Amino acid sequence: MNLTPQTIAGLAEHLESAELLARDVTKITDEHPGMDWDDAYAIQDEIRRRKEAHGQRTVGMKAGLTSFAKMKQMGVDTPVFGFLSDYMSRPEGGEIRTSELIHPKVEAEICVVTKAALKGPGCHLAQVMAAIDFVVPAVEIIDSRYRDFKFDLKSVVADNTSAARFVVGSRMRALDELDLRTLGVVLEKNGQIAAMAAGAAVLGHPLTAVVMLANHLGARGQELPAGSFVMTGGVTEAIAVQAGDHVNVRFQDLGSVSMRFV
Ligand code: 0L1
Ligand code: MG
Repeated sequence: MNLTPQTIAGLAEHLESAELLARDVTKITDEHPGMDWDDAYAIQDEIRRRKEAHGQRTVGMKAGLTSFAKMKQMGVDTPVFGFLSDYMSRPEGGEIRTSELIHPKVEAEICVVTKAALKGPGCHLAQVMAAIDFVVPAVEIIDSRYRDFKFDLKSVVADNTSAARFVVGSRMRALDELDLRTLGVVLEKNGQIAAMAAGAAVLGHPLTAVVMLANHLGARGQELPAGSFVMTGGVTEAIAVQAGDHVNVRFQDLGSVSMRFV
């Protein structure tokens, strides 16, 4: 690590304020070019610690930049991981206030809830399959706190991978009732198809994102506990939204997830 605990605490406060006030900031590596991956995740951990100290519960984990379309859109080749807080959740069919966000984008995501703990390193797909309780569809609303999306990957990690809001669908299915690789997803904005893909777009199989998350946590001495909700990452590129937009995502065999931006 290259940053001091004081700098990490200061950057966490800076990025959390940007989120809560919906004010954009310049990427933090401009001021701290030596920031490494451990520093970036330490800043994210400090944001999580601050939220939990304020009574906000951590209710899930997310993998980001896991689809080939998203990696191409961002010009990167490494997934990243973040956390979800209770206040980020919005009901299916509900409203998302854009005044609370900077420049939101939506992503259609295949999600899982686990029934057994997963611990890396060495965690593999079969262990993850055995640990899945059920699969649910969701839409993530990401909102980078960085001005004009000018960021690098470490700055994104520190900014909790742009986590802002998420909407979980109401239809759950057992893993053995689905083929997550061929599961089709159609994202509609204002009644027009904006993007479509199949589950295999996420790292060849969406559960690979859970494998990588378990191994990422394991490398840091942590585990993914039983009962974890995990978003495996957008299957398509992210689609920009604004007030007045209606988004509906159709997931094959998993129903639809919709929301309105106000
Ligand atoms: O959920 C994600 O794919 C993370 C996205 C981070 C970068 C962005 O804001 O687009
Ligand atoms: Mg996402």
